[in-house]
Amino acid sequence: TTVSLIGAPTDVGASVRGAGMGPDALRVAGLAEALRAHGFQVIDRGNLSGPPNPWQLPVHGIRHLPEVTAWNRAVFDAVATALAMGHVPLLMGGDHCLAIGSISAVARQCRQEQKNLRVVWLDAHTDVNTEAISPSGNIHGMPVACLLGYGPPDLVGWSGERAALDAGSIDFVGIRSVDADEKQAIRQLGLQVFDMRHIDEHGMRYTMTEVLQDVDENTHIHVSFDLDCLDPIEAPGVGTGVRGGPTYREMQLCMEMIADTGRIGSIDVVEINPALDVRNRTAELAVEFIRSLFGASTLAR
Ligand code: DIR
Ligand code: MN
Ligand code: MN
Ligand code: MN
Repeated sequence: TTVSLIGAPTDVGASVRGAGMGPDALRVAGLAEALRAHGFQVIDRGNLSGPPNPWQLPVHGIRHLPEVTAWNRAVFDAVATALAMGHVPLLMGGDHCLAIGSISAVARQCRQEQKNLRVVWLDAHTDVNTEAISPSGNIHGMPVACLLGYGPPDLVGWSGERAALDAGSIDFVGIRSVDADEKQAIRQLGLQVFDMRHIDEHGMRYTMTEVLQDVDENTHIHVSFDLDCLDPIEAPGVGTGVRGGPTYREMQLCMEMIADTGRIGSIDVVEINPALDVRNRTAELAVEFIRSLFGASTLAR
């Protein structure tokens, strides 16, 4: 397997500045070396380019739509290119708005190859706001809605279908912050949300058996990993941390269980904010989890 690292150094979709430094934080934390040590070929494609963050107020409920669109176009093309070469694209964000381009490209490729796409959304938030209901206007709170076909026309339909995903093909893990109208959207869409209470009551092991239950040999798993999924005690370098997240051990088990399927096909690693971090701890943590996602374990290899 060859892993293509794609850097997208921007925070245009976020309300807190700094996530644009995420790609270099991951490089400094040794992401490429860790994957190589585990036997993978790794190609670092460097960083994509795009417009600077104009730092403006929302327009019709949404902030920085042209800039978010431009960055996502670049991400879409880079991820599509990596997939066409048979590589596993690993998008180094950047904020979570970039999942629109990334997952749209993955969905298009999966349709071409007639693969069954499953998205695992690891996050404190469900990111299913639209410009009509978002309290912030920040597009990093909207990528799931866009991928399901709801959002500004500029950000919808990139996969070739109106919806890149249907509600049944995405599962959320670690959720503990959902905006008022977002709750209604989740119910209406019938999204499967494994919130922190579910994990508290049933454990990460049982939760992940539920998430992964219909994975088969024809499945492509995409993991969209927002580092604010973790408890901020573990991962302080994020812009919108929420206490009460999964512990280090719980997240390791989550990654190991995904790895055990052997079906990981693409990854987003987003929302690392080095400006708020403590000695690059959050990027280093991300590297540890990505190693596990690729099959590193205590007793194997
Ligand atoms: C909030 C925050 N729900 C919003 N979302 C974040 O602005 O829509 N997602 N931080 O990761
Ligand atoms: Mn997110
Ligand atoms: Mn989040
Ligand atoms: Mn499910």
